[in-house]
Amino acid sequence: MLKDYLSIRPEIQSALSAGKPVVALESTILSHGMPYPQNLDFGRRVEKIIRDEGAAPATIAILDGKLKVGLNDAELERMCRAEDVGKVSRRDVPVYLATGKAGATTVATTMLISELTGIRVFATGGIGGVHRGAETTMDISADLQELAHTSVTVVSAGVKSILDIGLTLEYLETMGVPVLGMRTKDFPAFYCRESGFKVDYALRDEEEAARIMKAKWDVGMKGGMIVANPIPEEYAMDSKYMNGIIAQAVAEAKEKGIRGKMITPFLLARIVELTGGESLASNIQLAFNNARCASRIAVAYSRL
Ligand code: PSU
Ligand code: MN
Repeated sequence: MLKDYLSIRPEIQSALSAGKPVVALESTILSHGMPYPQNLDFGRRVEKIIRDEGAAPATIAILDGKLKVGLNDAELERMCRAEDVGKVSRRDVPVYLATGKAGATTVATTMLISELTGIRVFATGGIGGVHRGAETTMDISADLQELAHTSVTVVSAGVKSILDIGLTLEYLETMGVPVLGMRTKDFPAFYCRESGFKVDYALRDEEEAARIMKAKWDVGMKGGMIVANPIPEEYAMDSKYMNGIIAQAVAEAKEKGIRGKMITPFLLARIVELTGGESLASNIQLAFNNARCASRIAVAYSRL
């Protein structure tokens, strides 16, 4: 039974029961997306941002055979130290539950667990997508399938150009996933406010995002939505410079034969090194910005 596997923190359970806003956060961004101890400081501060906006933060992970919704400080620290913490996408969930291994949840699994719990809004940095060269590797993140089927709104700063952004957007169109720009028509490229691609619709504000979610789910359409929220101007990086760095990191990954689930963590770590840490500061700020946006959407949705 589901309840044998689900462990929800009391603070979050009572918010959900009362129809109050809750925002989910993933743990792969902590365990495999940022170095220690910056990830721990980030993990604590992002929760505070959500609380300050009037929502309850629920960082999600798989620990001790349970789907954990909301972590205490010791659990957060464990995820950030990331010793013996795997990266858990949809296919890995049953293995981690049955064996008790510690797992950091990706966008796909965080959505899955959010839906099981009743959480409708989730803030992250960037989602996975169609990798460059996917026409031969078939490397397409399970995040995209999850967005097609699981009814959770994901606030992200677009996708990194470690992916093929054009193909990622085509795939999302095929899967029927709305891609909405927060106050912009430009689909953002994570560190940069523009990718050269456009979104389907520009949202006027967070309240409009909430009304679109309600309309979609009211008529019985399953599946998620992407709110693409560009990095704040003051933290955005030069796109020529970043594209050069990313091209170098992608070439190194290819040379080293890195494939499958370790490719994204490898590229993220390399990009931080190659930019001398500058990309990490931007990554942290864009994720804070997404948490703020997601909280406002969750608050608006709870009032509808
Ligand atoms: N992109 C980022 N930072 C991340 C990830 C992606 O800029 O931390 C993580 C997310 O957890 C995402 C996952 O769900 O990588 C995608 O991995 P894969 O491509 O193996 O599905
Ligand atoms: Mn992959």
